[in-house]
Formats: sequence, structure tokens, C-alpha cells
Amino acid sequence: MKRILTIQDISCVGKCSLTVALPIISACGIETAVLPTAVLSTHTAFKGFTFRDLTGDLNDITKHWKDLNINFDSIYTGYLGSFEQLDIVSNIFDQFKSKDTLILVDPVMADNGNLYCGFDQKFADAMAKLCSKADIIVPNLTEACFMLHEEYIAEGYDIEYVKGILKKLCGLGAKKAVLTGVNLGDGRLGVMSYDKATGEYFSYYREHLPYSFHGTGDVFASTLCGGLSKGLTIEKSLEIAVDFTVQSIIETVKNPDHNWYGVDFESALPTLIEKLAK
Ligand code: PXL
Repeated sequence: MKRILTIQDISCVGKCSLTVALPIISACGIETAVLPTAVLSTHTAFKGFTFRDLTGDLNDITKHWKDLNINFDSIYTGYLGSFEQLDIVSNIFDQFKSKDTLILVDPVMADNGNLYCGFDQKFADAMAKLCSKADIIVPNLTEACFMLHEEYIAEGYDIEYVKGILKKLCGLGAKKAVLTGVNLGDGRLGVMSYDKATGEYFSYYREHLPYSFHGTGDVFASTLCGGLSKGLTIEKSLEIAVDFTVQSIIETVKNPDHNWYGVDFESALPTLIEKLAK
């Protein structure tokens, strides 16, 4: 069985980061090892969240894994809370990467033109440095703009603009870049990828649903990492990840009492398992 290491926080309530990555990667039929970077009572969109920083534990944990000769087929990073954690994660890449290891960095730090609570431009610059070590990075347009020092444009851009951003993202050093939340104003929303080695672009769109939920980026990245780690092509993995994210939103809004803070990806898991079995 393949084994993914995912490095991000655990927000106890809120349906994001590890509470999303673990069940989704497991549903992909892949063993999920976790390196929790912090424990929060909820994610940071709630008021008054607690935050227990686990930076001081990370090196001891990975040293134990090294002693046991444990290795990983993929390493997937999400929300990271400090400069020190970015350095430690960069070292983990160096220590655990073999020639077949897939490194996926989701530079979680911003959305809708704004950085999340606690982050600034300097952090975005440090995250851009971590992205240089990745095989594949999956920012949304806001995160891409912060890392590239570009002005964020919410809408009204065209496909050439997206292609330009993707090329610049690969210029940070990553082999492939995927931009999420691409909206070309035609009623659809989707993703576009660029492969630096082949020069190929790929895009996949679905209907633009009039909702916005926390955690959808984590649902998408976890599924993409699952698909790629199973050996599916990037095109197929992107299609499956977008469809699963959209299905999670559809399942969420079916329930009139749905939560504001995350999507009901649990109800969509059977569709993911079925697609992966094909
Ligand atoms: O979903 C991304 C995410 C992950 N972890 C924490 C967050 C967020 C988004 O707000 O606050 C702690």
C-alpha cells in the first residue's frame, strides 16, 4: 500500500487540514501518516480559537521515523503556522525525498484577496521558497499573487493571464503548478495546470456554484494528492479532485442545516471511491 505523509495542523472542529486529509486519503486506499504542526480548537475563521504550537516536537518525531527507516511515497503539506515550521518542513523534504517521492505543497495562507489571520507578505515569500522544492504546487489565485508580488484581480482576467501566472509559479522552482479557483467569467469555475518540462497546460471546469465554504482547498488538494499517489495522470487526478470538491459542496447545501464552516465531504466519499475504482 502506498503511504502519504501529510504535514499540517489539526483543527479539532472546522473540517479542514488533517480532519479532511486523513479520511479522504484513506478513502483513496492509501495509508496516511500525519505530522501535526499545531492543535487548534477550531480553524482560524472561528472567533477565540486556541492554538497549541507543536513546532518543538516535529524534529523528534521525524528522527524517530528515520531511526525506524520509515519512508513515504508522497509528502503533502498544507497549512503551516510559522517561519520555523517552513524551515523544518524544508529539511523534512531533504531527509525523506527519494527519486520517486512526490512532493505536493499547498501554500495555504490566503483567499479572496486576503491573507488568513496571522500571515503577512514575508510569510508568503518564505512559502514561495518552500514551493521551489515541490514537484507540484496548488495555490489559489490569491496565494499565487502574494507569492509572485502580483496585484490580485478577482475577476475579468483572461486565459493568457492565467497561463502567465502558472509559468511564473513554475519559475519559483516547482515542476508543475495548479491554479485553483480559475474563473474566466463564463459561469464555470475550475483549475488550470502547467507542466514546466512539457510546456503543457490542462484545465478542467465545472459549473460555478454560488457558495463559498472553508476547507474546499484542503478537500481538493487531499484528493489530488491521493490520485497522483495512486499513479493516475495529472489530468485524471485533477478531474477527480474537482468533481469531488463540487460534489462535497452539492451534498452540503442539500442539508438546510449545514454548517457554515466546512463542507460535508463525508456524504460525497462514495462517489470518490467509485471513481477511483474505475
Ligand atoms: O483550510 C485551510 C486552513 C487550515 N488550517 C487552519 C485554517 C485554515 C483556513 O482558514 O485556519 C488552521
